[in-house]
Amino acid sequence: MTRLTETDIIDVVDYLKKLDDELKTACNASFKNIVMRASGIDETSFKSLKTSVVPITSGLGIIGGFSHAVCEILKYIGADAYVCDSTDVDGIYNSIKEGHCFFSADDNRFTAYNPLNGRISDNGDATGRGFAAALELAANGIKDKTVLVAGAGPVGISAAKYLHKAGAEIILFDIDKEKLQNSEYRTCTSLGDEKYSYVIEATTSSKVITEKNLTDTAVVSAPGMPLGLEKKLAQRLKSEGRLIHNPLELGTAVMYTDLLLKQEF
Ligand code: PYL
Repeated sequence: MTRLTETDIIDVVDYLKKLDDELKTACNASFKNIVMRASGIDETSFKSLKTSVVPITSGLGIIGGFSHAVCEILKYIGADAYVCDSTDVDGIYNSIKEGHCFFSADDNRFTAYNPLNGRISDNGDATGRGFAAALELAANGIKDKTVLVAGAGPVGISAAKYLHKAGAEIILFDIDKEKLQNSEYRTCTSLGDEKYSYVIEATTSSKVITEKNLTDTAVVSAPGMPLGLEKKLAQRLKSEGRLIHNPLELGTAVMYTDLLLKQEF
């Protein structure tokens, strides 16, 4: 998992408004509708819950602006969110004592928990579903369509699972063949000459997808950090409303709607 930097998450409120407009163009759906679709809920089950974001100081420590950015993303979709004024286990303890949901991230795991129903959500899994739902909407339905999923890590696998369930044919690509072992999908360790119209780019490399991998109408939904497309290609796709990419927003918001799902216990 790539560790975000402060520049990835500055001016998050302005960024969210721009992102919402981009998603309405690319997916014909708002940010919040994509998020709810990824969790499988609708407006009738949406609730504004008290939600704390707990800064975690372990390992490489606090990322400046990270807790604030998570809080603003949650408020943007309607959660009653705040940054906890205590950190680490003390912050988690105070959140649970108040009966509040809480979000916390160390160097290896970003998770959300709802003490009212026991629901838990992991950022990698939620991010994969968020970008998959966006691609499904951008494609006007993904049934019987072929999707290249680049990156067989937690995000790519989660996206592949969502899209396969929605009827897509998955081609799972990773340079590490160990990650492809026992996969239920068609797999490859190199991209070859095939051109794809639908792509999930979920790698940590910066140049995975090039022009030669894409058809003229291709849509790329890219949770990967850094973005795995050549700069010029990314700029062209974005200007034509065929690139979905954001460093933290979609995955964090899906983590929240995951917490609203029915009783876990
Ligand atoms: C959750 C993000 C998405 C991509 N990479 C992940 C990352 O940067 N993880 C590290 C998060 C550290 C947060 C720090 C804090 O400010 O609470 N412990």
